[in-house]
Amino acid sequence: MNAQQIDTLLDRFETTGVTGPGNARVKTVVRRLLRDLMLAMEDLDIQPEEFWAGLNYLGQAGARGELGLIVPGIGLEHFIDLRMDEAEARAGLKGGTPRTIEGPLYVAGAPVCQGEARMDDGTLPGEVVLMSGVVRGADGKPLAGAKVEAWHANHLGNYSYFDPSQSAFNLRRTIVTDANGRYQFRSIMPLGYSVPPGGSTEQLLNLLGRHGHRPAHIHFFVSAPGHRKLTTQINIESDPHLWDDFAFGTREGLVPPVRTNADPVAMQALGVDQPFHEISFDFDLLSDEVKAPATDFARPRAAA
Ligand code: MBD
Ligand code: FE
Repeated sequence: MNAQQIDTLLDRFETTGVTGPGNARVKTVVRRLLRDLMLAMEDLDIQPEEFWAGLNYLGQAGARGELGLIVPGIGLEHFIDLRMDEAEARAGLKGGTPRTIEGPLYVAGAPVCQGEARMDDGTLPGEVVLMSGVVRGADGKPLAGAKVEAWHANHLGNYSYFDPSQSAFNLRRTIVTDANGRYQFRSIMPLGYSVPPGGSTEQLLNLLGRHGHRPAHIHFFVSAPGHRKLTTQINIESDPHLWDDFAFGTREGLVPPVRTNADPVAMQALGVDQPFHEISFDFDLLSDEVKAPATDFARPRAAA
């Protein structure tokens, strides 16, 4: 069928069995996606067997809870970031810490700590990392009382809640900045995440000839009254996958230096017998006075 015939068909679908006005936005989006799919089926001569295999694949991926993982894996979540960057540029917003993907592994309700936190439950091996910095507002001044929500994987690349072997909210904290706008936390070095073996995401990536690894990273939501919520991550610079992330999350400006501290006095003060790592990273928020689509959008998220 050609495009004109497809449009005629879609007109009939839209005007058959009508019981009310429905939702105008949903009608527009569904019609457009259906049209694009039909055109792709024509252009690529997609066969019935391929179509049903694809549908079954999506159903299985959904049943396994992997759709939120496929989306970053095919670059769609990074694409959404680039669109938000463009919307902010159009609204005249400049500067600010770069955003990058949230991913599917945030859990709401982590313990809230004032100024500083210890994120690991003390049961894990792994090298100690101390991270700290300042949250600054649109005027460049430190913001007291800003919320820094941090979450990351353990030494095996696994996230608490999704990995039931870890304690509740392990490696997840909300840190409220102190009077000088500072946050700091102690944790253990994460390992890069990899997609679950034998799962739907891995199945697709194999067929695309791609791996499913991320470089080691720490996620953040940073928010404060009068400012746009920032969703971002920092990456660990030494990771071999630093610029080879299956989820396309690494960005310039999000790879801070990691200093290794082997000073015996500092080690003793921390109570560790191995050198530890120090990361300094400041967050710059944008003002919410300028009109651009909200960055604190709703999205179904886990809540323990
Ligand atoms: C992750 O840890 C992650 O951050 C993303 C974006 C996708 C999968 C796992
Ligand atoms: Fe992650």
